[in-house]
Order: sequence, then C-alpha cells, then structure tokens
Amino acid sequence: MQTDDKKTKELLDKATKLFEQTKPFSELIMRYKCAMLEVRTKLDVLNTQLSLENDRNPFESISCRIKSVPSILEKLERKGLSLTSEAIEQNLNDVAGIRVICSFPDDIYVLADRLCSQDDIRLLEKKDYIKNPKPNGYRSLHLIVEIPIFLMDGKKYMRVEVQFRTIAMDFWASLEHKLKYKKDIPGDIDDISRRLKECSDEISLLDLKMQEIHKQIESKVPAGSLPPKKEK
Ligand code: 0O2
Repeated sequence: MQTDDKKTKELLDKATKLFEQTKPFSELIMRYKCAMLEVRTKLDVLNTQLSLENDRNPFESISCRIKSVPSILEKLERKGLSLTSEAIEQNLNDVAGIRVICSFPDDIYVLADRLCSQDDIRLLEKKDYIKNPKPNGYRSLHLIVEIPIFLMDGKKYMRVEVQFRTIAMDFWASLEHKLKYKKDIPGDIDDISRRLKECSDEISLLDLKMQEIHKQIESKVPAGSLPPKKEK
C-alpha cells in the first residue's frame, strides 16, 4: 500500500513538473495572477473608501492564492477532464482564489454587492453558504466573477473565486479542514462531525449577536430624543 502511495506521489511530482514547464500553462497561470490582482485591488479600494465612511475597515484580512498544480491536476482527473490548459480555463473556476475575512456578516454582503455592481465585473455564480449552510455546517459566501485583464495582445476575461466569511466562520473552516485531510484521527469521527456542526450553529448566533451589539454601540441617538439635561 505504502509503495503504491509512493509511486503515485512520484508520478504526480513528475506530471506537475512537466505541466509547469509548458508555455500555455505558464501563460494561463500568469493571466490568473493578473486577474487575481485586479480583483484584490478592487476590494482594497472598497475597503479604503468604506473605512473612511464608517471609521472602521469592512474586512479584517484578505489573502490570495493560485491553486497548486497537484490540486489542479487532481480536480481535472476527478471531473474526468483532459489534463490541458484549455480544460482548466473552460472548467475550473477556482484556479485564482481570494479569501476576504470580515468582522460582521452584514459587511460581507455590502462588500460583495459593491464588487458585483462594478461594470467591468461579471458575476457568473453565487453560492450563499451563509444563508444556506452546507450540511456539515460550512458557512461562507462564494462568488465566481469574471474580470477583464489587458495584456500586450488584447483584452481577456478571466475567472476568480472570491470567498467571504467572518472571522468566526474562518476559524471553524480551518478546524473542519483538518478533519477532512488529517488521516488516523483517534476517536469517533461522527461525534466530532456532530460537535463541529453544533459549533457552526453557535458561531452563527454569536456573529449575529455581536453584530447587533456593534450596531447599538455605533448608533447615533438623534439629538431630539436625548433626555433634557438636569439643572445643577
Ligand atoms: P482549496 O484548497 O481551498 O482550493 P467546484 O469548484 O464548484 O467544482 P465545489 O466543491 O462545489 O467545487 O465548490 P464550492 O462548494 O464553491 O467550494 C470550493 C471551496 O470552498 C473549497 O476549495 C474550500 O476552500 C471551500 N469549502 C467548500 N466546502 C467546504 C467545507 O465543507 N469545509 C471547508 N473547510 N471548506 C469548504 P477546495 O477545492 O476544497 O480546496
């Protein structure tokens, strides 16, 4: 069994090296990087403007990644697609990925709406796992957008996946990710999954409770409704 695993890994390493060396593949990845930069800049601009309006940042952090070659190859294989640059471009939506971590759920929708309303952005798909969480408790808002990039040989639309989630949802997803990929976990996996689902429900309530508290702290009481000052 171990020898099989080793052989598979060696083959995957060789395939990865071969793929990385091909010109169409490097060009495709370069285009994804450019598209990712464009979307990231748009989000940074929105963050800067909204932080001036609201005196706080609508997102806490942002991270970008290009999917690794082994993950790309694995996904093509799983979907029964050919291992070519054309198949990647036509079928994979998450080669370029951006993750935006917000403090409060409302910030997610404000940012997503403002991004999608920009006239050079095309929204291809929206998966709202906040309003409709996955059965395991996964919560996030996923957008697949297309954005034009301008290269020496003209304009090209490229796809980028943008994931929005709160700090608490991100904390949950990191822990759950370990359950998915870690082998030989001691104990009852079903029990761990059930407890994780419970955590996800509690986190969702916590997010909403903290959002309400934040709104109350930030709310400005209209001057007319203030009680009259007591005479000294
Ligand atoms: P990585 O390494 O994060 O890129 P599709 O891309 O539409 O063919 P899918 O799975 O239907 O495939 O897409 P979906 O539901 O939009 O989810 C894609 C990504 O969301 C995943 O990427 C994860 O990052 C995240 N995600 C989705 N479901 C879960 C979940 O249950 N738990 C956690 N922790 N993350 C999740 P990849 O491809 O798995 O890998």
